[in-house]
Amino acid sequence: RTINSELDRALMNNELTLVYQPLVCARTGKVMSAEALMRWPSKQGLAGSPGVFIPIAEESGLITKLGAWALDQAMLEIKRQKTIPIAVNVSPVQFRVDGFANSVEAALERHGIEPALLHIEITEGVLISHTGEAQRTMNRLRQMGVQVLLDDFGTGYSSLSYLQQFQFDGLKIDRAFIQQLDIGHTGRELLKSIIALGHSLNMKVVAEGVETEDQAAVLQLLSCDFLQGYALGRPGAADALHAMTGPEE
Ligand code: G
Ligand code: G
Ligand code: MN
Ligand code: NA
Repeated sequence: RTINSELDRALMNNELTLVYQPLVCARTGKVMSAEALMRWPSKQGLAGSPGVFIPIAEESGLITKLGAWALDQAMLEIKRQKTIPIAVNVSPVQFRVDGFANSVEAALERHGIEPALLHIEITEGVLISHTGEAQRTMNRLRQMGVQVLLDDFGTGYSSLSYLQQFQFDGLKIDRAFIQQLDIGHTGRELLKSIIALGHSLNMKVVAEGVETEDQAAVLQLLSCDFLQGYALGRPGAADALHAMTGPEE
């Protein structure tokens, strides 16, 4: 409860920020898009990390407001740089609110942004139980031209069954699988299979949490499309992203 009211106040006082982490083409190393990640710099300790405060905000419902703020901020940034798409994480709670797709459409129009420059990342938590509703929202977003990516793939209970029911534009393989690469043969075979699965279902495949050059090299050999992780670039200020995507490259 305390965290929620502090968070609400932080939002009003402009104390929250978004940082951006690049996703690069596995073949060329070129920055292709970026993921927006929320930060609460003025909050010390664990509670200041989104892994902690997002679930709290989801429970209280404050996430709807936070999520709308994040979408709006990301759109301002898209409008400012107009070069690469920016991906925003959308919580299941926010995704399921009636009229979510309409609110995204209205925001895109208000900002005058091409829908193709917005990506939305959802986890399979979005899809659990409210299947029909989620399907309609996803279809609306994709018809508008907004890409929808399945985040944290492989860690949930029924990742595969969701691939049967929903068409995603992309698959983000959870970093747990990328870490397994260092351990041996099985990890590599598993990744190879996941990447082939994604491609066979017409999805782009992203590897998350790529921390070493060796991992990046293996993923490129396995035909992974995009790489994201500390080895390619840490989440940082919008200006740092600009520098990476500028025409001077
Ligand atoms: O950036 P970091 O690794 O600390 O993020 C921790 C978790 O918080 C991740 O699961 C990430 O998806 C989530 N997260 C970060 N920013 C946002 C956001 O703007 N909205 C939502 N719903 N989740 C976010
Ligand atoms: O759940 P989601 O995939 O949206 O979470 C992304 C989170 O992963 C962000 O909080 C980001 O800070 C974190 N992250 C990004 N790159 C790396 C990495 O290379 N290693 C690790 N351990 N975490 C990463
Ligand atoms: Mn994500
Ligand atoms: Na993820």
